[in-house]
Amino acid sequence: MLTRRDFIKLSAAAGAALMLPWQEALEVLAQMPALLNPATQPQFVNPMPVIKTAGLRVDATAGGTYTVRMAPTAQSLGLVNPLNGTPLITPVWGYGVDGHTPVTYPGATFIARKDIPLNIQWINDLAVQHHLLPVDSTLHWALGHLGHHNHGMMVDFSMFGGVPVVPHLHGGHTESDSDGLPEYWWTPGYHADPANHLFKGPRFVKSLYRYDNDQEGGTLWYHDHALGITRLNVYAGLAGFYFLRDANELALIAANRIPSGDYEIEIVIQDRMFAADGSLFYPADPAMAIAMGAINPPDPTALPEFFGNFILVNGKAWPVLNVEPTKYRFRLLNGSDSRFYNLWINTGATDALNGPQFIQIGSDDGFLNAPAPLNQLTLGPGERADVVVDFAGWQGQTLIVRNNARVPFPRGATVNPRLDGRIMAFRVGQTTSAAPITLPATLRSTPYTIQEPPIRTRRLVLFEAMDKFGRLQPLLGIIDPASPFDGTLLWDEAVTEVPNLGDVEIWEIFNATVDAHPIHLHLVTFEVLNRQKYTATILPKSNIDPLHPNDPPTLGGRLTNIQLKGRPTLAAANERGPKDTAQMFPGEVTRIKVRFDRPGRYVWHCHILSHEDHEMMRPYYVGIHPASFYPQSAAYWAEHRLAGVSGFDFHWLQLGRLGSEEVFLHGLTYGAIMAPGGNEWHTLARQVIAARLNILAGVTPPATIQTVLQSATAQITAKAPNSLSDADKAAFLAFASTLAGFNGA
Ligand SMILES: [Cu+2]
Repeated sequence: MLTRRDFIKLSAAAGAALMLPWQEALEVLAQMPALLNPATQPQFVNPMPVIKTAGLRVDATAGGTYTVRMAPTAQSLGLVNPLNGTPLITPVWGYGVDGHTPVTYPGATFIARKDIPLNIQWINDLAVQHHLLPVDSTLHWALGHLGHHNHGMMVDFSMFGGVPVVPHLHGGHTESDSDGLPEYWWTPGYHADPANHLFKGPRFVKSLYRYDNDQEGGTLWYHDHALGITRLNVYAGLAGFYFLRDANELALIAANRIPSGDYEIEIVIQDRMFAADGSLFYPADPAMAIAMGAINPPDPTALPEFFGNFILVNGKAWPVLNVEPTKYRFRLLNGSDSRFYNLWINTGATDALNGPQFIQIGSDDGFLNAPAPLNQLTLGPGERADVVVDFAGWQGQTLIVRNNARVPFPRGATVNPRLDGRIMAFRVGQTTSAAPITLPATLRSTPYTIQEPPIRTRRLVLFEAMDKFGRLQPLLGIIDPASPFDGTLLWDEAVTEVPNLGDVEIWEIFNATVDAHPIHLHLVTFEVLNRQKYTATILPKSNIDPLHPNDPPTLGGRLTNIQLKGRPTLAAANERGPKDTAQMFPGEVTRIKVRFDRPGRYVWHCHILSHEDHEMMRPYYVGIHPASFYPQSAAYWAEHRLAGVSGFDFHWLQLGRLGSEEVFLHGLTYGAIMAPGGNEWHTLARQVIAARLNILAGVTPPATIQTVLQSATAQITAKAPNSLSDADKAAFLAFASTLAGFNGA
């Protein structure tokens, strides 16, 4: 398949080989001011924080409303000053549940019950002037919507009241308005004065979120998802678990068939870097981007990936957990930016696979059909594994959780077996009071599978493009030669995945990059069907950001001449449960089967946070979006009418199902893009849309819309037969009359 080197040749840009870009960047980093050296830090000394023991579980099984605050705090992450051994304290951001838990990183674990809804009033208390980490304001990011692109400067958040955030419940079958989508963020001050609060995302609806919990039990988690700064907000500490329990799980617990109580422990693994004083460090120096092939990167700059040289477990560096010689259930989460983990347990002296196995019992969002014994367990960012480990027979021993996943995975640099090759330790005691447990042979009454035949199969692509600064820009896209959108697509380009409510689809996702990507769909769980090798020809494509049409394009691509190779490999045993995030390997197509069973706007994206922040993320819609066409106030559009036109929401391009205003406007724009000589159409579409927005804002002189509509009608009549169906054309013309009537002309 395509390598980064091939891509550079293809796009005719000059540049060095980029096979191990992170290593090259690290050489630059080594020249920079001293960071905390992980080799000076204690390992397996700090006790692993146990969230239940620490009183940080919130029993929300009765439902109700909780208030969760996002705020700064400071904690010991287990770091010490290497000169004198005194503890270092790290400023972090965390979640706290009013009346239940303080603000902590990681946040409290919610325990919820299937079919008992939960409301959370989220409060943004991050009223700080500066982020804990350098913000690249040239990305498509939250405050960029407000025109805030202060290239080369430290972002001053005080002028916005603080940092934009929006919490997402990962794995939740959640209504769109409560899903915590990237453009639904808000800054501090909203709660005190919602009527006058200006600084909220263009799609913000509310901050009191409802979680229906109408799905089977699973290992959900919540984390920040604000547009273009998700990686930084999560890195600062905004993540926590959300266990949803159902009758099947409670019955297994009651019958003592799976470990529970103090023998069920949540574990989140994250990598970090630190400055010498113990504060969080996140590399963003343009020299690093240049080492990785960028030409004129901003300062600070986003980088293609992040790999930290410290491993934190539940917010503590290389901790140790005392366990009894019995079975434990660990709810594992990879909460890292870019790092995959390939985990095994051993006695530490060698790399041998000589420790207890992982017996995986659950995937992201529910139980597997049957326990899957694994010598090694690979977890991509965002993935969870519900595993049982049996420490019987290991009395008195210290066992190490090891990792050898390359960075980037799976073809990058090897890890250091003494540093990022180690995660944590288990110190096994001599006795246990736990009753013995025999795991059941089957964990579910029926295997997890989606029975219905698919309505359609989509072909999608993961691609390494190059942005206007010459930086690697991973993108999603479609493979559909009949579509004008074929190939890579930026976040704000036309929405191309619009299943009807209830549709079952197969998504064939072709990875045309050199790295594995953990691809996540909001709202749904899916069945991983299989993976297959393929080859293809890559053609160049220019992607223009509709919000910044005059900027240099992103150099993307299109896949053609796809040849499948060999036989498909079925999903692994430990993927045969409900998944919401799946590993997709280079040179392979990964097939998933999904039922879209809730209407509204959602997203799908790579869960490498550095990728999703750089637009490896796309909106999708189920059915007709239930919100009104213009969810904003007239005052908003009056203020943003020009930006509103160029930033027009292209999901309405999906040609119509109803003879409505939406169909007219998106159909017109669709025509603008379809038609030869599209610029003329595009201009026309923008004029019509601008006129409509201005009517809503109460600012348009009647003559303007009338003139535009007469022109539109004439041109549609002249050109539509070449690009549009008769029905679409009729819908346009019918609506043109309506719109003219609306104007009273
Ligand atoms: Cu990715």
